[in-house]
Amino acid sequence: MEVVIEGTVFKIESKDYYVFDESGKEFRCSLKGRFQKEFSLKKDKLYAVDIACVGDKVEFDLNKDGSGVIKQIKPRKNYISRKAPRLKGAGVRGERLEQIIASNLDNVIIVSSCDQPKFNNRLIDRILVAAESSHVQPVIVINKIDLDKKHNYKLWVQLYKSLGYGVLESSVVEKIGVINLKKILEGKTNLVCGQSGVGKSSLLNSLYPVLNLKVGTISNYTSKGTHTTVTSVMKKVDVNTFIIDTPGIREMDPYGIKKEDLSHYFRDLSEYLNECKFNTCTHYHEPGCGVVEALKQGKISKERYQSYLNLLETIEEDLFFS
Ligand SMILES: Nc1nc2c(ncn2[C@@H]2O[C@H](COP(=O)(O)OP(=O)(O)OP(=O)(O)O)[C@@H](O)[C@H]2O)c(=O)[nH]1
Ligand SMILES: [Mg+2]
Ligand SMILES: [Zn+2]
Repeated sequence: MEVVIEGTVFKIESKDYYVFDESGKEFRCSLKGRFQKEFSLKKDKLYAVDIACVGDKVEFDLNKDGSGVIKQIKPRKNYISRKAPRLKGAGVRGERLEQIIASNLDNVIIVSSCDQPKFNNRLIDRILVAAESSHVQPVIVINKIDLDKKHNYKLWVQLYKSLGYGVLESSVVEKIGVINLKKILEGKTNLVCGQSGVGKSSLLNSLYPVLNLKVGTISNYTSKGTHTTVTSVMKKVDVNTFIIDTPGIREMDPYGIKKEDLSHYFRDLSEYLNECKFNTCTHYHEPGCGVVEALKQGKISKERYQSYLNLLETIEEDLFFS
């Protein structure tokens, strides 16, 4: 007789899906063919994407050898995704696939650094859009404050706090702010993401030494393409606390957002939408735009508006598979 077990996918390595059950016991599983989605790119080329991801709740059959076969993926509460990197052989207009980073989340912890690498508010805004559109609570961590003796980062803290986001300032080196992060993570399933080298793994190690994550050196993230963390892995650190450490993100193009909807995911812009003359307004070149007016009056930050424009531009060149 088949034994059916319920569990959560915590790691994916090529075709192997690692799942833990309620008691924490780990199983190596395979995925049935029907969970693969195929996309045709060119006449003769097929690209298949597995549709299970880290965080998925699954049911699997147990084989005699102790491995499993996933037979059901339960509906996701939510998930964070982005456009998969461009594929070789894809057309100029860039057919882009969806890459799901993780599912069933309570928090997206967006880690950035004051310096090394340079503070990157564009990336923060992009991840915020992904979080907002997926209905996952974002929290911003500004790490390496020890490297900003003039406290320039305070302006960013102010900006994001004024938008209603939780913002933490931290330094792993000087042990500042790290405990506050722990309070946010506790009892939740947390996706920790951000650029390579900002200190995601360092922060997590300092809170939960048991994680023993690999920490990079400066050269790791300045030399292109080298990442310390290879794939996303979810780990249980406490009774109900789960952490997903992800490798550094260089590109974050939120997937499947229409240009007329983009402004809904910018809290500061969305306030002014009903003041636009046209309801199809993209808040760029249209006359009678409430957002542009608010910008002129200094009610919207120029930086945030610039992030909006940058995203708008990426969306326009898209072609989606569904
Ligand atoms: N000065 C300073 N350095 C830090 C701080 N936190 C981490 N670092 C250093 O930054 C470098 C990168 O840290 P990691 O924790 O590997 O960064 P990461 O975000 O996990 O990077 P990826 O795994 O590549 O995405 C290491 O050399 C850390 O020692 C901090 O608060 N201040
Ligand atoms: Mg790391
Ligand atoms: Zn407008």
